[in-house]
Amino acid sequence: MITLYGDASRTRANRCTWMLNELGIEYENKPLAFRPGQEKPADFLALNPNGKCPTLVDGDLVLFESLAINLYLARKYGGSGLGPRTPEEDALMAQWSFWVATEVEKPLLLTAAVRHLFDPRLPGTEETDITLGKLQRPWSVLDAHLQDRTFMLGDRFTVADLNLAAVMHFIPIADVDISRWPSMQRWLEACLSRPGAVDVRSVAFRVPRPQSSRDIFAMFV
Ligand SMILES: N[C@@H](CCC(=O)N[C@@H](CS)C(=O)NCC(=O)O)C(=O)O
Repeated sequence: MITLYGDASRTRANRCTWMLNELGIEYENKPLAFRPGQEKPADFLALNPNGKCPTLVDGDLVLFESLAINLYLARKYGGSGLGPRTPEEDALMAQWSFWVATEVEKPLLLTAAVRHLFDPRLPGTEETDITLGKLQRPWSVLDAHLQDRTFMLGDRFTVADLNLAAVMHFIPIADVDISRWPSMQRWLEACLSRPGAVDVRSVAFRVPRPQSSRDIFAMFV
């Protein structure tokens, strides 16, 4: 039996519950979420010394990193639908997963924090001028890639789409206008409207707005 640690309403475990929903396999969820500075249970730290969610246990295998967990689940349980059919597809799934984690995740998360998660919300700030500026290039790359494809690898929805869209789900939540990138917009709407994506369609918590840009910066590095 697979066990997934992480509360899907508050943590990146939502990326993995989406994958598990798509696969339709049974699993146990331990809905952990930690407040800053909170001590973590020793038995959880023994599994994942980073002390972060999600963490997945499947038999003797313990895995951290949400996107790596999804790549594993797709390879092992995804058959030729969600998972790779060839080593080349496998490589492209890894490429796009690393790409979204390194080129998109931080600036988008900071944008979403400023525009949605922080209480009080501020409509436009110096921080979002910078973060939205950083997102122009990767989003133009993604939009161009999707101009002649329904999904990242062609006609079928795979873990590459799931990993990208599971990071980019903050776009509608933060009300970011992406109409400049119509192919990316069409693709993101198609991914996020899948029934399995239920946990990434909303964010049910807010955090107090940090006092200064310096404090915001400290949260994200
Ligand atoms: N890159 C990791 C990030 C994991 C992560 O930062 N998880 C947060 C919840 S979304 C966490 O558990 N934070 C607790 C902490 O930082 O102490 C992944 O994608 O799995």
